[in-house]
Amino acid sequence: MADSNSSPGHTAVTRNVELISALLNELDVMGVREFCVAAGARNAQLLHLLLARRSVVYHFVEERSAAFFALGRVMHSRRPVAVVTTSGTAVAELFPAIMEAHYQAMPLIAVTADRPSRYRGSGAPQAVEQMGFFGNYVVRDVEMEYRDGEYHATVGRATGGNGPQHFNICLEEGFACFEAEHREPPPRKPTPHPAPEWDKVGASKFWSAKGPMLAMVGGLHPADVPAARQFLLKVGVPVIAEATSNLLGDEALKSQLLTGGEAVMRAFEAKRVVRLGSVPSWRWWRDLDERENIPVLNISRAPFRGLSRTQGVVTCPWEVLRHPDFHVPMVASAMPVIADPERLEQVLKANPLSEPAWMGHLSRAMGEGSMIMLGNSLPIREWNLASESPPAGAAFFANRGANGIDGLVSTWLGLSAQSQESWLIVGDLSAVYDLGGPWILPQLKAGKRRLVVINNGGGKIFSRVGWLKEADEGTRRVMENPHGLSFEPWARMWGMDYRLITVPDQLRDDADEGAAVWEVRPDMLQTEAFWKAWQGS
Ligand SMILES: Cc1ncc(C[n+]2csc(CCOP(=O)(O)OP(=O)(O)O)c2C)c(N)n1
Repeated sequence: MADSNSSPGHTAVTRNVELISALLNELDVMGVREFCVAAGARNAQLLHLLLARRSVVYHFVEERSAAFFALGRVMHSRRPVAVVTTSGTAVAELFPAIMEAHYQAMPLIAVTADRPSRYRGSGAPQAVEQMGFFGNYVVRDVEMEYRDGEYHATVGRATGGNGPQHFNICLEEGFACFEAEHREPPPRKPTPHPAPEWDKVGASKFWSAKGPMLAMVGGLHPADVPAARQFLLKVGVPVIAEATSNLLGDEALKSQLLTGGEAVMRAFEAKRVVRLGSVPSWRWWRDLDERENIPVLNISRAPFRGLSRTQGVVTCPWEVLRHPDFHVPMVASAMPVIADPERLEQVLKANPLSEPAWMGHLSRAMGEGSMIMLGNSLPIREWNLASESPPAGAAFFANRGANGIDGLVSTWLGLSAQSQESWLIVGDLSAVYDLGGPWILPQLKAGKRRLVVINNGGGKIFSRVGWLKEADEGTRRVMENPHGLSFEPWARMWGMDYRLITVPDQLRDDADEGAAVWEVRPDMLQTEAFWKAWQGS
């Protein structure tokens, strides 16, 4: 576009507005309706135009929380949500959430304001290398700039597929006010549904292999449950489902669902594995890397095979489930005979204040239709093992893309923004990681929010890692970061109620609304006794 001439300041603002409008129109068509912004001078004009368009805007003080919150919104709605930053180090704060979105194949959109490109490499304030910053972790990056009297949109990377995207917009200094504009959102760009492609030879080889088959189900969005259920009923094999699969307690699959976790998987001796949804957390799954004689078929929205080996592993896109050429035979492997089906219940009953037993107590305290996020890996594993049926209509989520313990409070708050009742179960160090997350609470729809910190005084997951058993006391201390922190002052700082919980009766709760930190302190001796009785260590 040719340069129209007037005063230099006016011209700069006009160009900025033109660029920003082009960007916002593109985001509009992509279906972005929510923006999580962290302000700076560089993005002021962008924020003003966003507000003038009456977009949904959440505002944050720091970008890491903003990005994880935005990711939570994407995970809930599966629609693109933008996180908007100023220039400089602000951009880098988005990286962890972008990585997580990459491994979950979620459309988190980073919009970063930049100084004009002529400043690059000059060391001028807040002029850093923003273009291409997220490397392979985005499916598309685009830089928008008005340069030499022309509008340039430079595409750095465009691989296609699902995942995060980055728009870097170079802006001159200058600001102008505009009247609020009433605009109907344009129709969303229809999500392209290209015919799925998959390794047909590999898949049919998998189906023709012999021996008992196990289905493992990792995280599934509640909207994907019907397709998963239909597939599992058709194959008719035993199913080991994580809580985040949203299949636990499923009536239709009752006769196929296995309980008892790792011990049952070991006893079953599967010779073939079909995995649905995200990569499972089970140890048994990880050990499949060493067992190359067991073929694996993955069916997932994210294109990752979840194992380092390629031998005998076929990975199909989720869309195959609806494709007429994806042949699913009935395999009907028999359910394993469990030596002592009551044993887990007995061990839990004998240790009612152990960490795993708390998962059962908590699940009974949750209301119907709750949104439940399981934070880091220990609560996820304990929940998988020890919680009973989830509350009716519950929807489970977790950040199991890159398995970070960062941004969990913020992701949960993003997930919960529209929920009536929502719960986060998170470890103490993971909670410490995201102390600024609750900033956003006053901007959310009122609802019942329970942030449950399982405070076992440090990173206790490390004592559950088999190959770390030999670690000496000194190494263990540095890894676990033992502490005696209380989460009460944190709750108070953000205006949340606080409850210290040491016995299940304290989980009684009549409140329908409000946010509260519930600090659960499990009994360490009972936790040890539980694991000793259940697993022998
Ligand atoms: C960003 C990030 N840093 C470090 C780790 C390594 N890590 C995994 S679990 C863990 C400790 C978690 O402790 P806590 O939240 O208290 O949970 P617990 O182990 O007690 O369940 C750490 C540091 C990680 N996964 N992500």
